[in-house]
Amino acid sequence: MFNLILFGPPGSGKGTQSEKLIERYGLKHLSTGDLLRSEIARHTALGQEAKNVMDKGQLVPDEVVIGMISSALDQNPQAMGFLFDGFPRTSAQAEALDKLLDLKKSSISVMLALEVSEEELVKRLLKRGETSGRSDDTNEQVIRARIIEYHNKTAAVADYYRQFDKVKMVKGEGSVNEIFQGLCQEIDSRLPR
Ligand code: B4P
Repeated sequence: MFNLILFGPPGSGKGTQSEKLIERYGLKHLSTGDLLRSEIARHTALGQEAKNVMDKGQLVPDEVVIGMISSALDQNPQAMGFLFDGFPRTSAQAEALDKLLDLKKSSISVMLALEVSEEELVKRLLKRGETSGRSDDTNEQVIRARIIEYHNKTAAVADYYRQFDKVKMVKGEGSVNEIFQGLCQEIDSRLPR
């Protein structure tokens, strides 16, 4: 199994690149952001709780997202590998993911971390907010809160994987295709032959 974490701050292009990567490599895409937005759209109790947190630019509680990922892993026993997008976002989530994969006799192959400047992140998210209908993209204060949350809680996740030598930084600015080529190069050099 080839399990990839696509990592980076909000708006770094994780969702954009994931769509292209799953098509090329046949991995199962697991985006906690998408799973949460689907709960919100279905007006579930979990969705309501998540919306309150997401609208403030904060992270949803670990137990909620870990539970979602655990069921998604169980629901896809035939997957050739997983692309984790937007997860793990805290060290507790990273440790939980390692345990869940260990139970399946698997592990993370690599974390590819997209590097994008803060001003570019804000610009992209405000632009998406004009059309996406996402309430967390329309307000600059909320976007900046998400970036602060990233520095406070999420950036350390890369250090967690660094101790196992599993992190590779990838340039996240430029055209979508240029960035995609950079990611593919890293994946191709690590795929089992
Ligand atoms: P997510 O849904 O994960 O999304 P994101 O961080 O906003 O953005 P992403 O990096 O995927 O950006 P995208 O490709 O779309 O998180 C949303 C919220 O959910 C979080 O704030 C949190 O509250 C909650 N949540 C999710 N997972 C969680 C977890 N594990 N634990 C706790 N809470 C969690 O790109 C953004 C924009 O940039 C797009 O408009 C795109 O078109 C544009 N773009 C992309 N690449 C570009 C390029 N090369 N040049 C120009 N524009 C580009």
